[in-house]
Amino acid sequence: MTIDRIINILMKSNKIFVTFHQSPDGDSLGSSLALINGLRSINKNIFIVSKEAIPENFSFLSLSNEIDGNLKEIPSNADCLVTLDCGNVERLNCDVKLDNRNFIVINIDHHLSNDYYGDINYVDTKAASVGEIIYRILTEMKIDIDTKIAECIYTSILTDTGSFRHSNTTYNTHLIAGELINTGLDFSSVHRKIFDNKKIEIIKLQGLVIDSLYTNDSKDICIMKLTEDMLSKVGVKECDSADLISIGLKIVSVEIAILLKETEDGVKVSLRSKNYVDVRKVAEKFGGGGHIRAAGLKLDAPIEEVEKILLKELEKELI
Ligand SMILES: [Mn+2]
Repeated sequence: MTIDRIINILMKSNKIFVTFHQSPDGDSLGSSLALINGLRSINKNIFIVSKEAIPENFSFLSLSNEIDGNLKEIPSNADCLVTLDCGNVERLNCDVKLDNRNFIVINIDHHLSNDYYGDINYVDTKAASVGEIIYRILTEMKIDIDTKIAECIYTSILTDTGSFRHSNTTYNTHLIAGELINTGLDFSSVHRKIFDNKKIEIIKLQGLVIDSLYTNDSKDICIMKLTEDMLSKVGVKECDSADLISIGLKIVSVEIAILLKETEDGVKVSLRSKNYVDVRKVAEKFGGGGHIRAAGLKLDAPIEEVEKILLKELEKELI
């Protein structure tokens, strides 16, 4: 079985490195820190490789200080690289070439669009989060899941299931969450640390985005924009897209929400659907990817043009 092969390699490796996708989210951060905390507890040499440092709201996680953006390449003495929550090599948060290397690549993911770029690929599209897969591996290894590890895995689950409300949530997700709570994990505090931590400027920015949002004629698509102008108005440089786009889906008639985010190198587009539209399919048409209900893409064109193109494409999905 794949899981046994993975455990075998982890046990044999002296130097293990872990990386995840760019712009790491709660799942990539939580699952990688769970793995690091777990394997350290059995004295394994395991380290994070990431070009980016951990976002502030996840800094409560154990060993989060090790995601500091300093180690960007896989060292030459690596035995094994574990990639988490990342469907393709181009999206990895490190500089790595997969040809001509001396280490084994273990690709652990739950994206349907995974390229199977590892020597071993554990891609479970039924897992709501990679955190669930890491839970499986650690328990299979008989590693004690303490509250620190539980906090990491709970973070993975919470963020990738939208607090247990997305359709990817399963019986198994709840079962694992129950086991995690059993460790004495203070889950209310995890919720608060992740979600109730906004700066006033971010709430003001949401106000500007809400003010400018609109729906199409049939009121099933909500279009939202985050311009550089809005950012400078409230005095912030960045804002989490997931928080903004979820506002659009709160509208009763809306099936799809689009968020267009102006950046220096084009427009970043986030897509969400409520019940039935496969937004990943649309994102893939433009070189993007993601999940059925949550996907993203990037286009190098003026924001108004991107808006027109996507609206047209998404309306086709609603006929
Ligand atoms: Mn994920």
